This record gives sequence, C-alpha cells and structure tokens, in this order.
Amino acid sequence: MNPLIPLVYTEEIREAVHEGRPVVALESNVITHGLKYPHNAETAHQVEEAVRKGGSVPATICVEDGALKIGMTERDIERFAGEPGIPKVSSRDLPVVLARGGRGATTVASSLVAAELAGIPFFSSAGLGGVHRGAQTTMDVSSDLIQLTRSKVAVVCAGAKMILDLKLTMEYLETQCVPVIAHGSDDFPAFYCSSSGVRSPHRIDDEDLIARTVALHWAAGHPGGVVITTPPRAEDAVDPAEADAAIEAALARAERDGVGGQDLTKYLMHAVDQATGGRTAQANMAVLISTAETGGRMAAAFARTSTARR
Ligand code: PSU
Ligand code: MN
Repeated sequence: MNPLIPLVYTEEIREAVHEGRPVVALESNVITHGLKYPHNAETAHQVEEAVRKGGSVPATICVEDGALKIGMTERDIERFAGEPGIPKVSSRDLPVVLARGGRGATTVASSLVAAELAGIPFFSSAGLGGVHRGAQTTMDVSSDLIQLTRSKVAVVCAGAKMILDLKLTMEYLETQCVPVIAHGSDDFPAFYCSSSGVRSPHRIDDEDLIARTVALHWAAGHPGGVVITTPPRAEDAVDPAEADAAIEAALARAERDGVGGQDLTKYLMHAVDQATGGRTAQANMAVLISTAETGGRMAAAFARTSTARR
C-alpha cells in the first residue's frame, strides 16, 4: 500500500480482499450528482444488494477526512445522499482533496484509481463518461476514458451515457487499446437504450471466458482496464427516439446557458430527466442495479479463475 494515501476499509471488505474473495467497487458521484434524494440513497443500497446477489462484496468509494474510503457504511451513504454541496472528485481533483484532508464523491475515473490502490480488480456503474458530442471543438473527453487506460480494473457497465458521442467514444477506446466486450448483446449499449447503433468489437456471453480474457489482458502487460458491457433489461430501456429528442433539446439548452467543463454531464443528465418526465432517471436507477448484479457475477467468475491459477 502507498503510505501517503490512507485507505480506510470496512472490516468486511478488508477481509474479502485479503482472502481473494470477489469485491466490486462502486462510485459515489452518482449518489451526490446523478440522482436526487431520497432515490439516490435507496438506489445506492439496492446497487449494493445487487452486487451481493451476483456473489460479490460491494465497496462504494468516496473521500472523507483526506482518506479514500473503501466501502461506505449505511450512514455514510445517507449523509452523502442528503447533504448538499459535496464536491465531484475526478482523478485530477483527487490529490488536492486528499492533501487538504477534504471529502468528495468519486467519479468513475477516481473510483478506478481507488479500486486499484485497494486491490479490487472489478468496478461497476451504469454508464461510463466518454467523448462528448462536439468534442471536435470543445475537446471535452471524460477523464473516465483516460483513467481506463491507466488503472488495471475491469469496468462492467451498460455502455457509455447516451448524451455522449458513442461512436467517437468507441474510437477512443480502440485507439487506446482498451478491450470492449459486449455481454448479452451484439452492439455497444447506450445506457438507457440497449443499442448505440455501434457494433461491439467482441461479444462473449460466457462469464468464465470473460474472466479469462481480463486475466489475459493483464498477463500481456497492459496497464489499463477492460470494458465489459451489459445491456439494460428490455423492461427498463427507454425508447431511443424519445431519449434522442430529449438529448438534443438538453444540448441546445446547455449551449444557451453556457454550461461546460465538469458541470456539463450533470446538467445534461438532469435536463434529459426533466424532458422525459423522469423516465430516464427511472431507467438510470434500474440500469445501475441490474448492471451491479452482472458486475457481481463477473467479479466472482474472475476470482474463481484467479484462485485456479494460484
Ligand atoms: N451525472 C449523472 N450520472 C453520473 C455522473 C454524473 O447524472 O453518473 C458521473 C459519473 O460519476 C461519471 C462522471 O464518472 O459523471 C463523468 O463526468 P465527466 O463527463 O465530467 O467526466
Ligand atoms: Mn468533461
């Protein structure tokens, strides 16, 4: 462990990591910035339960008192869910918040940093950040993608957020040598929708084979992660035409209001939720939960192959 960075584990997670039992890391920014109270707290609990149902131990990550918390207690989650003003902490913000002894909610990117430091090789969330629409001029590419090239953590998700340019997001992952494996679909999913219209480079439905693929990527010396997608369940998915119309309107509003930088993702997600009468927020919660269960199963499969190799 790096002595400069305090890691505060819950007892359960410390033991699980120590014994090589499967753990799935989870982000906290979706609690503070993605969903509204009290749905955020309820969803965070359901996500943890779903990881357990999949056969793994959940570890929701945050920063508090200048330490990385590897596993939030029920009270921690309730506090983060209810208190306004807890900052979004992405990879570039992490050293500042740690140095100041501060706190914050971790994005996918900073949660991957924490997961690797904590010895947790699997992470799950609903939708990755990615290349924003119009990034050709704004250069807005989520740190989630860059961090994926640097942290040895497999990420189970329902693709990337639909507000993004998913074709460019896939191009980026290809350029950066990040394997993308679709589980249960041919196409790269679009978070609320089962297809982005972009075909995934690989489809593997056998979870043990996915576990072997992840192990081989790292055995080959790659310093980064693997993206494993799972589509939203049919009953949770949003009609792509409805979602697209809401996204177009949200993008126009963001431009009119001059929103950019680290506030853009949250702004767009909320604008789309409003335009769909909360339909996309509902889908977001359902997808977080179903993805977490798949993540739990995949991490368990990976732990079995790791035990076999010992
Ligand atoms: N807003 C949401 N849901 C989210 C996020 C923001 O409604 O899930 C998050 C995730 O934490 C993701 C981050 O890692 O946004 C990406 O932000 P950016 O595009 O600024 O890199
Ligand atoms: Mn950005």
